[in-house]
Amino acid sequence: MSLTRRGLLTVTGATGMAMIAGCGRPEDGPGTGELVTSELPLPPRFQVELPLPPVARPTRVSATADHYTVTQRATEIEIIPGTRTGIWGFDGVFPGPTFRGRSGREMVVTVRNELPVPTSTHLHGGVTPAESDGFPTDLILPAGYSPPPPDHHGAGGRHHDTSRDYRYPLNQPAATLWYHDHRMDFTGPQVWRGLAGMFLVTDAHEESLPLPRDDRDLPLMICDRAFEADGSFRYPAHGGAAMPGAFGDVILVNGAPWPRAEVAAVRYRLRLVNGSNARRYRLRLERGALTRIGSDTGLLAAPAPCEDVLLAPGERADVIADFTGLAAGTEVTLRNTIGAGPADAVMRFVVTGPAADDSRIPERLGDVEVLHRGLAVTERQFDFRFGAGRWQINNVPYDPAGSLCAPRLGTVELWRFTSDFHHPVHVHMAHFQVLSRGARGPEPADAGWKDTVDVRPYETVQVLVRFAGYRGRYMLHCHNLEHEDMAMMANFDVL
Ligand SMILES: [Cu+2]
Repeated sequence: MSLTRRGLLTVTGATGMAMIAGCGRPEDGPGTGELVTSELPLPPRFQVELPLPPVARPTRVSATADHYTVTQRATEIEIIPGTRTGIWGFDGVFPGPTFRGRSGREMVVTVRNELPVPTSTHLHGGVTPAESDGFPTDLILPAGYSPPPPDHHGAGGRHHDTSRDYRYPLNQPAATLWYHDHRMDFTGPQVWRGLAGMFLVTDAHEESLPLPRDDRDLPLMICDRAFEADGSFRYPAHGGAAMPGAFGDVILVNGAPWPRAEVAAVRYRLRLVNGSNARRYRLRLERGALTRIGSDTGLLAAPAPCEDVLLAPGERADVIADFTGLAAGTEVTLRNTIGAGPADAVMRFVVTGPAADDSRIPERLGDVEVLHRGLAVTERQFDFRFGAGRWQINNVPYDPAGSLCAPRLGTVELWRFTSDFHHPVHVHMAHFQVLSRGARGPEPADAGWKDTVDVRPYETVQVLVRFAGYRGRYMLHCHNLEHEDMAMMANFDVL
């Protein structure tokens, strides 16, 4: 099945990709993908109230770890007002429950699979032991499935069961992470159906900062979807229009279409997560100031005021939105300046009026070590390119049993990413800093420690990767989920 899908890109598909990826400046545009158009009339924008996902509660707290259980279930929810949408959700909600972890405190999450398909859960941005990293073939089988006899479980230690304990040591600083399905060949459709949620890590240093908190600290997972006439999700058939990437024509925030949120005329912290399969966003507030305070995997050294925030699939941005001084009733739309038609906006804030605000943005947010090129013990190139009828890395399709390189634990390497189209490149476990983008230095969106970088058509991005954490088999891949599902992934072994 997967081989058939991987061989199917047509000339028409390639032309469509080129049209989307090739106009204007290379960083412009929503990325590599084709629009999936909804069959139902699009709902009016800015009507639905912004929902906040439930916060996961531990089922058991031991001396050494907090234990959680979450069940992947099929259910029906209302996304487009007046219709029902069948989803696959962690605990039957979309996005899934928000996990709140603490740096240095182990979290054990038992994931039970009551869906009709196998799953694998990846904590994106997590510094996680390999056996808990959500390797695409480390499957959790559907609960109705009868496993083969024990000697069929394989000698490789990749055991299959209907539930799995993921162990997250969280030996990493405060950051906005997220989790999502990572099943081999089916990540795109399974995330589209709802298997994703947010995962916030905090630490004592972050808590000591006077940043906005509690109901002024908003996790916002942004993604796009399309809908059938009956309200169900519309996703392209395998081998069809999804090949360059699937764009929806409805923008969801926390699962609601173009929602609105009432805010006081004060500062808010927005945890922006691009959970889309393929769509990039350039986010801009119509009024009020935006200040970037955090990257994918932690706080920046210092706050950086910004006009807008570019987010490729998988990337996060931690920003402060300042509505101070805006009159009651002011509407502030969060625009997407590279989105066409209904995708040109994401959500709307409506100012209720003044309120007390004891938050501020400190001049220093933390100590962030800056990696230098001289630290790199070796250089490697990873070429993200379409060839032989599929998306692949270094001209080879993904092989779960293979490995492209073997960096040593504790070292830093220079990795050079090159590309033909838009490819958001994600490295598991090992975090990195962007050294250069083409002939230029890093851009604002490249600042700080990262796990995902937006690589644009015919661009070379150099990053310094530090292999801190654990030995074992990990992967890097394109986070355009349709590219990922077609073989644009590779393993590396940390020795
Ligand atoms: Cu890609």
